[in-house]
Amino acid sequence: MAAKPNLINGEWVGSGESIASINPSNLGDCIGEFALANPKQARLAVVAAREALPSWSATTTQLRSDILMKAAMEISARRDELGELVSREAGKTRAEGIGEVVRAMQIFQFFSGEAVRYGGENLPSVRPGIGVLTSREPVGVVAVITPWNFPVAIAAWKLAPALAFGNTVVFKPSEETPAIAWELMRILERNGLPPGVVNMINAPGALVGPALTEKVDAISFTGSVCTGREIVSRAIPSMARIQLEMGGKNPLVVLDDADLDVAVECAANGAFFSAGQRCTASSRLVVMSRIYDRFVEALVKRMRSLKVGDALVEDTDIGPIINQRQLDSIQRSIQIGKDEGAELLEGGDLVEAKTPGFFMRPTLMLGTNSMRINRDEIFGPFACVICASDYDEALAIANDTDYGLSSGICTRSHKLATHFRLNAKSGLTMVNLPTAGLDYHVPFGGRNASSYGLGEQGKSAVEFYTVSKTAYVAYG
Ligand code: UN1
Repeated sequence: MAAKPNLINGEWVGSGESIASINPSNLGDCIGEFALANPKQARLAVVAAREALPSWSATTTQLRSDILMKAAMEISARRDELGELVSREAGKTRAEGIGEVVRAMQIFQFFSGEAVRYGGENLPSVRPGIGVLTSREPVGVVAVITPWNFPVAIAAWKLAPALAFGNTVVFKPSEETPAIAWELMRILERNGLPPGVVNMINAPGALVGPALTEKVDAISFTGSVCTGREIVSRAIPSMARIQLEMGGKNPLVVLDDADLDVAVECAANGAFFSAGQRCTASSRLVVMSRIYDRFVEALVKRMRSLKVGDALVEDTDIGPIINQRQLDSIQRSIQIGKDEGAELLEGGDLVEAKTPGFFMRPTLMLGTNSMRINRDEIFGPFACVICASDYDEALAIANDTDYGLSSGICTRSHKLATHFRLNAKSGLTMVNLPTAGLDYHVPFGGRNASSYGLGEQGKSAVEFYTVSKTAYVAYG
């Protein structure tokens, strides 16, 4: 099958080599071959974005708004087909795949509106006869680097604001999910995006990373802490603006007065849905001793009800792990946990399905917060229960982490929920809700090793994708 090309300066360009996109639910199913971009092509993509910048940034906000809205409408019309592609390529269940496509559509709609709403302020100067006007201009050429776990939603929440506010883009999707990225490019092209405004290159970061970080004005990245660190060190000499969204080790605190059903559902959803492959997943369940036995029993029962298998099969709850490397890494973490003295309460084993794929059962361990399984992000259907004797101890455990993306509490106490909301050291805090699952119109970002630079989405997006100007004007 012919490899699907990269998009550079409005042209679909091939290369000698290609990468295959394989369905993690069925390794015999190849979704397509995709041309592997080389560093020279990555540099050409940056040049194309640079050349397209003056005319794109000078377009009317109405034109940008219209293109984003038309893209949203096409995504909406094709939601089932694109949702199925997300399931097939990223291993999400069909419902999760369609849900993600709907979310991408909503993000394009939202930023279609933001394109005509953003602006500045008009203030009197503190000096006589002078006015002060603040305004926003595009930050410039943006490198957008996205992961495989939300292959269309994360691409949408970086691309849509970049375009809405007049920037041009070089887009590097994950090598695991080139097919959905390719569809997104076709949608933008078909709905009127001029050549060079978004360029897409498929290649591993190790190959094109330097080309992508040298001559751009901003970099928006979602992925691992390790790659994030490398991007920071590369971006500092060029002084590019950076926005990094990385891992999490998110706690869900369950107090003794919690509604047990709510707590179990929050834990099951947060820890195991999307096979736990979310940076917002609940991987540390900090449970008060008085509710511990009842909570674990109910959670294990719920885990046993979850059907693991082919993401495209209608009644599947938990799809596969993305690839062998990731599956091995999760299995290694379980072994590390056992070696450290953690108890395996449920799951952990591989699952045989009708098709060959990377299936494993949701896993629950019991351990302490100092264990490595509670320090390092595992990125799989894995959670560890940590016992706490009272609320203060639970809060201290929740905050004892190198990360700081999301956190949650299940309680009926308004007082303790409020205290937790004010004192949890994380960018997101959920009360009686799973730690994962975000709205698209409000800021998203974490602290410490979870995030670096300005946040994403909602009002944060305009901060990142624009630079501000303050003009002083003498009247008369
Ligand atoms: C969600 O919880 O709905 O990569 C989104 C991730 C995050 C997005 C989580 N950046 O998992």
